[in-house]
Amino acid sequence: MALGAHLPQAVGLAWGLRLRGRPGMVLAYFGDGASSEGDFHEACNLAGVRKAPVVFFCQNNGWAISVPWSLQSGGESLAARGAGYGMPGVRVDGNDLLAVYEVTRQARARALAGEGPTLVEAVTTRLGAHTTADDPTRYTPAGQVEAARARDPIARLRAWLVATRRWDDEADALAEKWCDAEIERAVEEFDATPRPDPALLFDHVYADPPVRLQRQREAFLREREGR
Ligand SMILES: Cc1ncc(C[n+]2csc(CCOP(=O)(O)OP(=O)(O)O)c2C)c(N)n1
Ligand SMILES: [Mg+2]
Repeated sequence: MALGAHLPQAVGLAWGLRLRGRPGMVLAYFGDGASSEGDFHEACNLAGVRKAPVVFFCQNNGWAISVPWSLQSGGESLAARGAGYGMPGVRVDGNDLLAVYEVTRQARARALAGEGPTLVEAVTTRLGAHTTADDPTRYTPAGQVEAARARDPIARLRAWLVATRRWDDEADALAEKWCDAEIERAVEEFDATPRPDPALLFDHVYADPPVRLQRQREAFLREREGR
């Protein structure tokens, strides 16, 4: 998937809503890695100029795979870039669910009121690998993940819910049972869904496929026959 490619499209959709006089706004989520792409800049710039009803929500977890934030940006924060695009830039503790909810609610209200876009930077730490092919122990400073675990947003919210008597062990057990059943149901549904023919991968991209692609398609079909 092309990082950040959805951001100009989010602005197009939001601006389109305005032009048609339709209610609604667009909320686009992305990682700090996407914020280092040209698409992010173009999207923010156009949204600021056109006052498109869009919220750019960046989960800044400090890493784009193995590239730290300090090598992605010479600026102080992502939120600080908002001023350059003519929109508020809001930095929020990404590990505080209630704060994130409130910031998102306000940004959405701004968009719906015709006041234009907002850039939200939710600061957090990546507790795991980027993908199964990634080994963060090769580049993450020792102790960083352990320290971040102490601020695990799920544990933090649970502690607050328990302290305010909104949650207890019984609710935990019920939620776990519900989640297990939901996952089981989703897996069964997936298993029962017919798979599309992988050869479709080569169709509907070019009216006249280039020779290179035709060769790849033929090689794929030959290999499949061989199996
Ligand atoms: C346009 C584009 N350039 C490069 C890549 C390769 N790429 C895949 S993920 C990634 C970094 C993503 O960073 P982030 O969203 O912060 O993910 P995290 O490491 O936090 O999981 C890069 C550079 C890509 N997919 N698309
Ligand atoms: Mg990241």
